[in-house]
Amino acid sequence: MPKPHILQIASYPASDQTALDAAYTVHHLDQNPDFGLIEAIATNGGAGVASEVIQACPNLKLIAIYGVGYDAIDLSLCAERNIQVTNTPDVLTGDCADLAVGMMLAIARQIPAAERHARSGAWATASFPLQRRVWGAKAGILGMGRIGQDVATRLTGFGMDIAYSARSEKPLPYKYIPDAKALATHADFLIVTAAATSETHHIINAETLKALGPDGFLINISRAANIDENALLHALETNQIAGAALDVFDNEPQINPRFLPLKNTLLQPHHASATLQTRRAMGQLMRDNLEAYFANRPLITPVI
Ligand code: 8YV
Repeated sequence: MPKPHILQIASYPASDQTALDAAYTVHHLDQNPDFGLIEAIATNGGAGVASEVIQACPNLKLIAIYGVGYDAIDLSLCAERNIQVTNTPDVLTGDCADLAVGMMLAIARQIPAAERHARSGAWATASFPLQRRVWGAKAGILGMGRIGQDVATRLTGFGMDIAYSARSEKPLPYKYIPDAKALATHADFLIVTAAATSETHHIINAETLKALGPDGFLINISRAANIDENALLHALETNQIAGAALDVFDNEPQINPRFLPLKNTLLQPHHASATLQTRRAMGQLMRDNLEAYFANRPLITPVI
């Protein structure tokens, strides 16, 4: 039986690539593909699919994302064209929550700088400066979906006073503060986990950062678009907030060089879901969705 034709946009770990190549004739954008052959696209959360590519594929029926976020795909165009979209929710929730908590601890206790202090020998002549306590502090979680809830569960173990913003109140034992600025006022640690939508675009801006204040930390494991990066850089450069721990950036992987000299900033390479176990599960789920489509079975994790 001839293998179905798919277009691959992202790159995957070797074992996922081998599995895709075994099941499909895999085309790549830089190899001048025959777009008429393409029935499905495999991509990831960051790369998504450019609308011109969707338009160029007349027989496209499925976009399978290796990632939970679908903000890099025009869903209304897909709906119009009757193209289904799948993502990989649930399997990455715990890892994203783990990294958010790790980043919060790392920025508050300055773990990377403390490590350099110990490793460089500086410890022999000076003790490391005192840092900020995390346990018992006030956390504000912006976006209370699966990942936000998993972060909250972890933070209860730190005895934190937890509040959250979301589109609507949820039956959860945490304080609901719908307004982002009010949440920032509450929070010592403002943790952004919200999916990027037109409603959340730059929801963290100069005003929210002012509300977070000079003792407040910002942690972002969602999407850069949720934050006005220029306003954030200005707030960090002028110590209007205590610090920021960021896994996502405008124009990533090219990070704005203004971040580089900032000591009140922890920079991470968009790797919240990047453990061996989770990436394996994400690859499997993406392929299971592709397989379901080509076998005419219901999709496992459809977005639309
Ligand atoms: C991945 C992500 O980094 O799930 C998402 O939306 O951004 C991440 O899990 C990405 O999709 C894989 O490259």
